[in-house]
Amino acid sequence: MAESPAAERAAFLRGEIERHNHAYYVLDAPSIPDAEYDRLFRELQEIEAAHPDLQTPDSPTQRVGGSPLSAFGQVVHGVPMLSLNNAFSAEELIAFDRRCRDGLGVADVGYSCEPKYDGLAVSLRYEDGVFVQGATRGDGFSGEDVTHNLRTVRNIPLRCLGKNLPPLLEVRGEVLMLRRDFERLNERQRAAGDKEFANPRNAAAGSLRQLDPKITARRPLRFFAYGVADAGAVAPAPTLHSRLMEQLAGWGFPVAAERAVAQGATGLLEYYERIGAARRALPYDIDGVVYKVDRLADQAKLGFVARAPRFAIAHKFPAEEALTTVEAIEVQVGRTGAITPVARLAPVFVGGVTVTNATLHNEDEVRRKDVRVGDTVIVRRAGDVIPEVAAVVPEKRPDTASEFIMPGHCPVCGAAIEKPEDEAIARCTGGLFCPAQRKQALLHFASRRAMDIEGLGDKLVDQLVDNAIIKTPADLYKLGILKLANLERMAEKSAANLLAAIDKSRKTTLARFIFALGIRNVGEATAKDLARHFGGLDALMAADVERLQQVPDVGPVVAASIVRFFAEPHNVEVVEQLRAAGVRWDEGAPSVSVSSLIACKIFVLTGALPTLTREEAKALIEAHGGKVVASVSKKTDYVVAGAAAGSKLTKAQELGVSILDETQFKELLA
Ligand code: 5U1
Repeated sequence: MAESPAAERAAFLRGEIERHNHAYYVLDAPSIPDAEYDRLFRELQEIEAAHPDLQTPDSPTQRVGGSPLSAFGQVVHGVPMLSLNNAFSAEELIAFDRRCRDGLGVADVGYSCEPKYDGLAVSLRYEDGVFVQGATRGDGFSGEDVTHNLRTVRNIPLRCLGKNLPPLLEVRGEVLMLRRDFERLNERQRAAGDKEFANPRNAAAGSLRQLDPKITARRPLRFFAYGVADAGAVAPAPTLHSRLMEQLAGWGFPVAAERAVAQGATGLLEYYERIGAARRALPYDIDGVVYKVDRLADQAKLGFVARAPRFAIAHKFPAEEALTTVEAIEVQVGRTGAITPVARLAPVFVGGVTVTNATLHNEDEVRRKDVRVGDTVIVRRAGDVIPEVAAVVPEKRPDTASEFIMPGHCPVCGAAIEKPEDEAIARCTGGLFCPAQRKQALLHFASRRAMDIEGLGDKLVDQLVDNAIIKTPADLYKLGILKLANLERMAEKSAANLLAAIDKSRKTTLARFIFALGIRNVGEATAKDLARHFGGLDALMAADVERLQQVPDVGPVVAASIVRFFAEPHNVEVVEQLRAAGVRWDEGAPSVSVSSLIACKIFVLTGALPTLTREEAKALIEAHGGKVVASVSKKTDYVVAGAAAGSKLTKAQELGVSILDETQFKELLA
C-alpha cells in the first residue's frame, strides 16, 4: 500500500535529521547550519503531533526524553558483559603478550589497541538496524534498562546507517562526558546553585541513571563503541577486531579516532607511550589503553578465564585521583599578590608522584567545595597540572573538622589582604615590598618563556631574597661570583654557570622582556601582540588606555593594567636599571617579516589542511605578524578550513567571516 504524503515526509525528515546528527556528533563535521537543522526538527515534530501513529521509537524527536520511570527494569545480557584484567607495568604487559603467543603457538601477535574510556559500560541492542534496548553493565550478567536515557544520547544512532545490517546487533561501549562538556555542565550547575560533579565520570554516571529521561537529555553524554557482543552475528563475518570497528563506524557508531593496530609487546608499549603523551589533549578522560588480539578466530581460541577474556587486557595509567586527608589549609602569596588557599595533605601517591599539597584556588572555591581541615578529600592530578582538591567525601567528615578562615594580613609581609567585591581573588597589598611577591616576580622574570635564565630555581631565589642580596630583577645583573659562591649548596662551577646564563639573557626580544616584567593580565600572547604593535618599549610605556586598546585582543582591563604598571615610578626605575645593565633587544624593525594582509589579523584554524599541519599553518601566520586564536568571533578576520572542519566553520559562515582553503591561505601569504 502506498504511504501517505505525511508518512513519506516524516520518513524523509527522520533520515535527514539522523544524517545531520551523525555528521555533527560522530564525524564532528556539521553538514547544515543549526537554524536549518532546527527547522527540519520542528517540521517532524509538527507532523508527529498531527499524526501520532507516525511517531516511531527511532525518531530523532524521541531524543528529548519521554515520561519519567518509577524504577529501572532489569535486562539479562544475552552475552555476559565481561571485565578486563589489568596490567600496571611493562612487565605485566610483556607477560600478557607471552601468554597470548604461547596460547596460540605463534612467534608474534597482532593487537587492536584503543583508549580505555573512563566512563560507564553499556550494551545497545538493535533489531533490523533500529535501536530497541540499552542496558548498563550491572553485575555483568544483568544490568538496568536505561533505553529511554540512552535514546537521548545524541551520538548513539537510533537507526544504523548503511546496508548489510544484521537482524540482531548488540553493540558494546561506554557512555562518558567530554571534558569541555563537563566544565560547561558544572558552570550551569554552579549558576543554578546546584551541586557540582567531581569529575566527568561521576557526571556521566549520575546523568545516565536518572529516572527522568528529560534530565538525561539535558546532559551532554556521548557514547563510544568498542565491540559487539557476538561478532559472528555480523555478516559477512569480519576476521579482525580492527575491521569490525571499521564496520561499526560505517553503521554510524562513534569509535575512537586513536585506535591502532600494533605488533607484539614492543608495538603495544609504543602505543601506551604515545597515548599516554597525548592523553591531556584527548577530549575525554581515559585511564589507560586496551589491547585485544586482533584476529577474532584467535580470540575464540584463547577464550576466557573466570570473568575476563584471555585475549584482551587493560594497560592502566598511574591513578590520577586518590583519597587523602586535609591536615591544614594555609595560604600562598603569588607574584601579583594573589592569595591562594592550599590544602596540606597527608602524603598520597597520585598519577605517579607523591602529593602533599593541593591548590584550593580561592576562598569562594573552598566554600563551594566546602573543604575543611580534617576532611577526607579526592585529590586529582592531571598531567603536569598542579594537584587540586576535586571534592570532599562528606560521609567521612569528623566532628572536629574546622572551616578555613581567610587571614586579614599577609602571612609573609604582614600587609593587609584585600578582596575587591567583584573579584574572586584576595590579594596581599604589600606589592614588591612583600618578599613572597618579590620571589615569585624574580622566578617569573627568569622563567624559560621570559628571560630564560637557566639555573635560577626557587631554592636559590629564596636565599637571594631572604639574605637581601636581591630586591629587583635588575639586581640579578649586578651579581658577582663571590656573592653567589658564599650561598648554601652553591658550588663555584654552578655559580659560574648561573652568571653565564644571566649574561646570556641580556640579549633578548621585546616580547620576552615585556612578558618578563610580570604586568598583571599580560601573558605571553599579549606580550607578543604588544611588541609587534609598538615595535619599541618607549612607545609602549607612553601609550594611554585608548592607544593600547588598538592592539588586537587588548581590552580595557589589560590596557588599564599596563598603564597602572608604568605609572608606578618603582617599575620605571627597574626598567631603566635593566636597560642600563645591558638588557637589550632589536627595536623598530619588527623581528618578523610582516605582510600587510596578515599583520595583526586574527585567524582561526579548523579541520585538516591537505599539506600543512596545524602547527605549520600557525607558525606561518605568526611569522607574518598575524595571530591564531581558538574560537571564532566577530573579531576573527579569517577562518582557514580544511577537511572535516567542525562547528567553527559553521560559526564563521553565520558571522560572515572570510573563509579560506589552504590554496587561498597560501595566496594570502604570498
Ligand atoms: N576500550 C575498551 N574498553 N573495554 C572494556 N575496549 C573494551 N573491551 C572490553 C571492556 C570490558 O571487553 C571486551 C574485551 C570484551
